[in-house]
Amino acid sequence: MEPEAPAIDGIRITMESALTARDRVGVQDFVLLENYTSEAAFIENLKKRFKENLIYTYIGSVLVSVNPYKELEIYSKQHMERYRGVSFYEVSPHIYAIADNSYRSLRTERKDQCILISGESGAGKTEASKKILQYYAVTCPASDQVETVKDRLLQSNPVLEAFGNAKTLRNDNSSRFGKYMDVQFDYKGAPVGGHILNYLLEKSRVVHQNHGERNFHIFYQLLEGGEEDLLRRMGLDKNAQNYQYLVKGQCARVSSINDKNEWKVVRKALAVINFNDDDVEELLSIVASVLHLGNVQFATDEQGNAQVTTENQIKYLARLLSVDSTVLRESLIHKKIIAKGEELNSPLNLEQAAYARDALAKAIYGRTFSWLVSKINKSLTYKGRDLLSLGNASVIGLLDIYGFEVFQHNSFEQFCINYCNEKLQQLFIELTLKSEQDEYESEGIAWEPVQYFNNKIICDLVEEKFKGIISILDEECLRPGEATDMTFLEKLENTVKNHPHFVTHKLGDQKTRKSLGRDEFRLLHYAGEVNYSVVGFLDKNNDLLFRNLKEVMCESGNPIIHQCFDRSELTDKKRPETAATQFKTSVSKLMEILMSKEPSYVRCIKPNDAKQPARFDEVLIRHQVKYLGLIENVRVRRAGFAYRRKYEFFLQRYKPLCPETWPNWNGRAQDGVLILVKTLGYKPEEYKMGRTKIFIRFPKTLFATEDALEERKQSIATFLQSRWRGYN
Ligand code: AOV
Ligand code: MG
Repeated sequence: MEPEAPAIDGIRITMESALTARDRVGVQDFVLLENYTSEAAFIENLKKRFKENLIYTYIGSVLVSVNPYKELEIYSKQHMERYRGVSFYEVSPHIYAIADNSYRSLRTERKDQCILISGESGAGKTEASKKILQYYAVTCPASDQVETVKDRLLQSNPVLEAFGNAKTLRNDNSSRFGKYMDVQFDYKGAPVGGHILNYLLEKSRVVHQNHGERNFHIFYQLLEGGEEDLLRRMGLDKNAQNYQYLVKGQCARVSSINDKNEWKVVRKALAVINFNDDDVEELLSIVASVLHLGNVQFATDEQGNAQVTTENQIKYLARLLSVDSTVLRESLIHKKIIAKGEELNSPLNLEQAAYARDALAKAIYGRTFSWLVSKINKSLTYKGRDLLSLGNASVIGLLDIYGFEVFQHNSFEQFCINYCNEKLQQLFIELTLKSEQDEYESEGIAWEPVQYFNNKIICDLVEEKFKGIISILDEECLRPGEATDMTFLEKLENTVKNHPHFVTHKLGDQKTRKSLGRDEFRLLHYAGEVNYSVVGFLDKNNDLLFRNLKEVMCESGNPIIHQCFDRSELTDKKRPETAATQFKTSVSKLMEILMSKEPSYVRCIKPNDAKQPARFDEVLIRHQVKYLGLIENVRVRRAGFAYRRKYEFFLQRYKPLCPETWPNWNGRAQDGVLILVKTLGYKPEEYKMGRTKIFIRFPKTLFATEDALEERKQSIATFLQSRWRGYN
């Protein structure tokens, strides 16, 4: 923890201002780096701080955070108190400072806020978002009703993580869905409600996991932690190895995860978010039914048609989902076709039956997850007066999505996840550049533009109408029977072949061809190259469930399933939107929501691929610093001036350095600052006076002022001590 001096006369001074400490722990804001355009200096500063467990550093108001991969003693209640109501620069960088700053802006400027947390998989986004929520729960004003809401806001996390997170090769607790959460505050600043938007759950994981990965946590939690009679009722046994859907990744147990304990946490959390015993039973029945579905097996009869061979599973499924067992069995091995107004039940072969079974498992789980989010939202709904009638801005949004990820094998899911990250990066670029530019303009300070890599070109490649990858994919999905994953790839090759961020085996040079399969296309993302295999793209984008399986689910006596499958789906003639298009639309809506709020940024960095503490992998970190555009961020921030501060803050901090402003200045803050800097001997080229802020050109000017303040503080302390001795 950063050494911090006691407050004198209400001014808190971090010891970092002393030169010796600066050498050891680096600067707490990258804009203060002498050599601010140098990547090496940036990395060096990050490394110095990481070694000292100082995982947080600013770039102006952006927080850079490096995942420590170990518990640090910096999240206690006392730490929270230290950041409460205190201006950014008075204390060492912290996620709490970002949380507090947004909260104060909400209260004073009356503008809705959002905190955007980005970084690749395993960089610490989800942990950061939880810390922010905890900060509000502890530091914001409370009342009885608010306590319940705070609890619910916090307890929604373990439940959503149980159902929506899983171990991947990148992260043992990887978010497999995107999450945007609004925390709503009343006019007193107390959190009174919340609302969650969820984005595309990676439901293919329900039926398949890559080697070294797991299914969603809840399955293992139920088996490990579930009480004996509960498991008996659901026809389950404790051994995860007995379930086909849990053995694909061959790693049911993970040392960093305690499923039994988590089970207890989740059960308690469910109670807090308003689940009664029946709700819990119904929900867990669905989890169990997915496991049973995975164990449904087929064999072929003489005609080559699939027959169910696992009657026991059907029995449990019928019970858990509260459906008719005969109808369910027949629906798993037939496909209902309506031709010329007549219904035909055509038998499925082995492969088709397995496909139908998996599609059902994915549909059940995916829809239940969405249902869960809406149930949580109900429990978070503000029950008091209508928020809108308060007439004030009242929301802080927290965005925690799945991070950019690259695996050996990447499919439709990675394509969507990485596209979402492109969009977020795009937003960051537009907003940081724009707001900086606005600030210089509004303060009347000359502005030097900085060149950025603008990733809009990649966003367009994915989402553009008619010629974007999603459009082409949708087009192929409209040609059932004719189109295949490979015709999709060919069409891509014909349409986007000259795009600088798109390569395929056919289009590449010899070297590229070696590293790219014939069924793959490569996107050159802002964060690196990813090869996507097209196998399964059409299927996942169509996301179809055979009609007769839908019909069975509509008849389900399990109230959750019943709500998840609506009969109107059966009669609706309109073709449902494809998965990619739905995702594109929801991401674009999300961008609008974020744009309408005042953003704060947390940029998370992953220090190594081994998930280990104290390992600073420079190559990996340099890559992230590069693609996150952090150096450019510093340059934009600096664009001439290293430091800027509102006159009031500047005066408050440095007033002990001038006899005319100490202990109090009664005039305009700007005039006080002018006298102060004259006393300090600032040369005209060293600073500029804006409309509301002072802009300081060189870090050394500020350091000299900080050092002078440190000296002054010492002499005041000595003086006070001698006076104190005098009294004794
Ligand atoms: P992510 O959200 O960015 O990845 P997480 O927030 O899940 O990453 O962090 C991954 C793991 O790193 C956590 O489970 C912790 O073990 C550790 N960790 C992260 N931040 C901290 C911290 N501040 N202090 C201690 N440990 C931490 V992904 O959801 O995969 O994109 O999709
Ligand atoms: Mg996460």
